[in-house]
Amino acid sequence: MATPTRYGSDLVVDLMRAVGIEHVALNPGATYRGLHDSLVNYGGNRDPELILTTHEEIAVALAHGYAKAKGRPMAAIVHDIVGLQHASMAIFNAFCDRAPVLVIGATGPMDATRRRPWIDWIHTALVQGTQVRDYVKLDDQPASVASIPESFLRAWRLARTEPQGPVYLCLDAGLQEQPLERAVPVPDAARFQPATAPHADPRAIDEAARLLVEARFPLILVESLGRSADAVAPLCRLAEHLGAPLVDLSAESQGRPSVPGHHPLDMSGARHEVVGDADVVLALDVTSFLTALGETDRSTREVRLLNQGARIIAISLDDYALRSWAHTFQSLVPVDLPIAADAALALPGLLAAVEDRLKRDARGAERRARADRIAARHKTLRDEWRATANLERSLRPLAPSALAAEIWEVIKDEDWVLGNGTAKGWARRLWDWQPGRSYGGSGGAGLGYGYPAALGVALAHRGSGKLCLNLQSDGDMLYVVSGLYTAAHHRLPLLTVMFNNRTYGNDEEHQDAVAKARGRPVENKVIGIRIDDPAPDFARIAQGFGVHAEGPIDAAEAIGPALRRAVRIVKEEGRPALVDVITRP
Ligand SMILES: Cc1ncc(C[n+]2csc(CCOP(=O)(O)OP(=O)(O)O)c2C)c(N)n1
Repeated sequence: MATPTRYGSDLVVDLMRAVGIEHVALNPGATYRGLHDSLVNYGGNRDPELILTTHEEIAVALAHGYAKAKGRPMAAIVHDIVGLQHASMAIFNAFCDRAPVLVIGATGPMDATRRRPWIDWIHTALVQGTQVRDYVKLDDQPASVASIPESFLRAWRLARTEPQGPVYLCLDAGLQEQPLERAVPVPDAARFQPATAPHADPRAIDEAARLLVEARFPLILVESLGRSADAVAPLCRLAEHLGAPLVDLSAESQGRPSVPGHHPLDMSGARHEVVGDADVVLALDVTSFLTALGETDRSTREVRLLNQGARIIAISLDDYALRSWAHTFQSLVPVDLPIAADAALALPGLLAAVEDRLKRDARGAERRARADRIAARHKTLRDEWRATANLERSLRPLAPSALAAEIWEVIKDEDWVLGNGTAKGWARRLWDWQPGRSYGGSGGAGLGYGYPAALGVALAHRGSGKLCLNLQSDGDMLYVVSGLYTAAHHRLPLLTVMFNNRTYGNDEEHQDAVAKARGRPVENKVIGIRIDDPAPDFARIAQGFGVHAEGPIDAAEAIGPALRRAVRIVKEEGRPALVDVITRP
């Protein structure tokens, strides 16, 4: 029997299998019809399995959330110029968040003699990757089938090399559809693993330990250290040895959480109280120093520094992640001991060096007294937060604090993970906040991230028994509301709780500040901002997509029962659910 003909795009499926890609999120398009056929009819829609999305932004954001939860990338396939333009916002978020996503696109055919009139011409670019080049680690467009493995493996490898990030691989439509005269060998993927991450210079680590041990008041700042789950334990031990407060900026800057909320040295909720006292600051995976060291006036944009004299030790890979286009590198601050290294990898060595020096140090009592003072303040903060949530329970519409408290009552005995959202910071304040259970924000502050990213997290954890949650604001949801179709169609077990304040709340605050500063009517702050006339009915919208949904709910007493019904749907039926709760603007 004759061997069936193989095509260029079949090779791409072989490569995806070779590196272990389990899922591919896509929105269809004729420039990759060859690859689409290969995934379905050559690959059998298994390893990778297709995840249908209704917008390219959803496909990439879903892959972004998945990569963070799974610790390895999936792929997102987007149609040529137009699909890539829709995807670009989500690619930017993944870039800022240093999340590895393999974005596969298509173009052409580059051979003009093979193009269909009109459509193939308007959807072909020279070079298509330039659309996103400033915020991917690599873009490439192989010019022959034989060169596809090299392009693919380089992209795959680079996406996962620290500092990680999205890559874009553009596959010429003509190459995808080219019948192969002979088989193209698939290299051994095990030999194209990412390089190990950079370790810190031992002399610099020793100097850091000296500065920290000799400090009068050391402070530990973290922003995205939670990229590595292994960092949490040594981080806490280091703070305990030094009697140093821990400040996690992730909630403010959308980094990756790494400080447990119940840790007695956690002062993330009262940063301004400890930052000013510090004489030595250890910054681990921190980019936005001024978020920590300054206070910004919303109306004037002025930044007032809380501390100008502290010596700063910074351990991060930021210098390797630098790009010129968007100023994601943040304000240039003076750093006394900059260490280019993976902060999580550097921590055990730093901890050992500090432990060693502390053996010869006589200021243990001073450190313990400081730790006791911080722990006492930490406890009063937590008591105050609980009291606030109790007090606000009677408000109508509901306060985010009260809604976060209601959700906690329902999930506290579950093995939960948080795919998106912070409940305006209240989840961290009121829940038993374990950094490993949450994956941070979009990184790039581009809206349209939350729902699809949480779907990616739910996909990554599907079948694990974990309850995946999404604390979803309404404005962000409306960019990608058709993600509900993907949730229902693929039965992604995600429980979404809408924090529906029927407004673009952040902007309302800005218009409020501007009006006040200019002496103009503050009541006009809602114009062009409120989403309440008519108010979208998210439960009906979700039901229309086939998702179990309840709401709108505006009474605290009704939340618990609705959430319990939703949890049952998610856990027992493995289907998505949404509970729409009206919250205060
Ligand atoms: C793509 C995109 N468009 C616009 C903005 C500007 N923006 C920042 S926050 C915000 C409001 C978000 O509203 P919502 O998601 O409902 O959250 P809320 O502030 O009400 O809690 C807007 C419009 C943005 N960050 N990204």
